Amino acid sequence: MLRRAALNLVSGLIGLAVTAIPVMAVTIDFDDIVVGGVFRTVPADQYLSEGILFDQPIEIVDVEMWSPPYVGEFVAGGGTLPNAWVILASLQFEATFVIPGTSIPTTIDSIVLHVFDTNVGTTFGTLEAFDLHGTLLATITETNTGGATTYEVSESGIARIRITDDGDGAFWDNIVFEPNGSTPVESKTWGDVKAIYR
Ligand SMILES: [Ca+2]
Ligand SMILES: [Ca+2]
Repeated sequence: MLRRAALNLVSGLIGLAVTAIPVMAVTIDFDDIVVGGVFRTVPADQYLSEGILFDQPIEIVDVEMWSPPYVGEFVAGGGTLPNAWVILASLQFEATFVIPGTSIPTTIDSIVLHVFDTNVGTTFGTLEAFDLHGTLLATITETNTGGATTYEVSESGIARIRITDDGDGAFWDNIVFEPNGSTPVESKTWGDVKAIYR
């Protein structure tokens, strides 16, 4: 009886521990990079400590160096200076969400990305979101009518995103995502806990 009570207590404490983890939104603004010119390539794991791992190195652009006339429009569209992530024509990138500083997969429950594209009348590119099993959760392809937009997906269990450029390149900036506060791959199940106390 006491053992059962102890197990129930442990169970309760674990539930408390999971819900007590603060969920903090993460913002990747690319402005921490010293570009030192127009472009600079940074490694795929540049933002691993923030919980995002790209599938290949990414290109960071100094927006003002690239084209001063577009700076005002870029900022008005939600971009921040000096930098953005540039996806050049027709390229495709993926990013997975991980426990910060590790390669352990985790999921997020929402993501927002600002996109800037000077080619009005084309699309901003396509954003797809997948769960841990590779199931497609959402697809966004928006036509560019004003030079900038916000792509937003709110779905429980986003493990990976894919961005595909439409053929003329675009700037992506201020990626904001919210970790779900637990680690579905690593978290202990009730069975694990019983095994520990058996
Ligand atoms: Ca920025
Ligand atoms: Ca475009």
